[in-house]
Amino acid sequence: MPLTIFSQHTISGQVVMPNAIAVCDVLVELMDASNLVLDQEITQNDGLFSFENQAGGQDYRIRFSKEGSAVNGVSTLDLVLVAQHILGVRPFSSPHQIVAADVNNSETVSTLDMVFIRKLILGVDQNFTIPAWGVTVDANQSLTNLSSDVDLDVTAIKKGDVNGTVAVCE
Ligand SMILES: [Ca+2]
Ligand SMILES: [Ca+2]
Repeated sequence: MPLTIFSQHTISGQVVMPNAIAVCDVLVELMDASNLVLDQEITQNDGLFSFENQAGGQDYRIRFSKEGSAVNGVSTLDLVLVAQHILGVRPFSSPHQIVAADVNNSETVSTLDMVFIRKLILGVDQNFTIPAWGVTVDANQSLTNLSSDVDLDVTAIKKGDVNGTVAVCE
């Protein structure tokens, strides 16, 4: 009988900002293929998480969420940079900036995003209509038919903060 049937593996990784700063207070949930939560961790200042002894041959999913003040890191300078991007005066150099600027998850950066950001800065709104943080795993990394240890690359982006001034672990 092949021992691989009983193989167990570790699913781990680190949540970092695009500038490589580790992100704390991220809820990391490990789920099976039917989205039943199997285990969960909250990252500390090193951004690390690890789920050990997971059965091989199974499919897993992983979900990240981070709560926090929506206005953290968002200032009028961000608004100016978004405007310059939209006008084509100074387009964003990084795809992460586009994700940060798209504060309604419409997959485009438009004047509507500027409206939301301005309302937040002015205190008219306390939150965006979407979570303040977007956390994603590299799309090329699969947890299907787990057959070895997996070390995930995870990027956290603070919505509205296009120039990376957010206080990550406030
Ligand atoms: Ca948008
Ligand atoms: Ca900023």
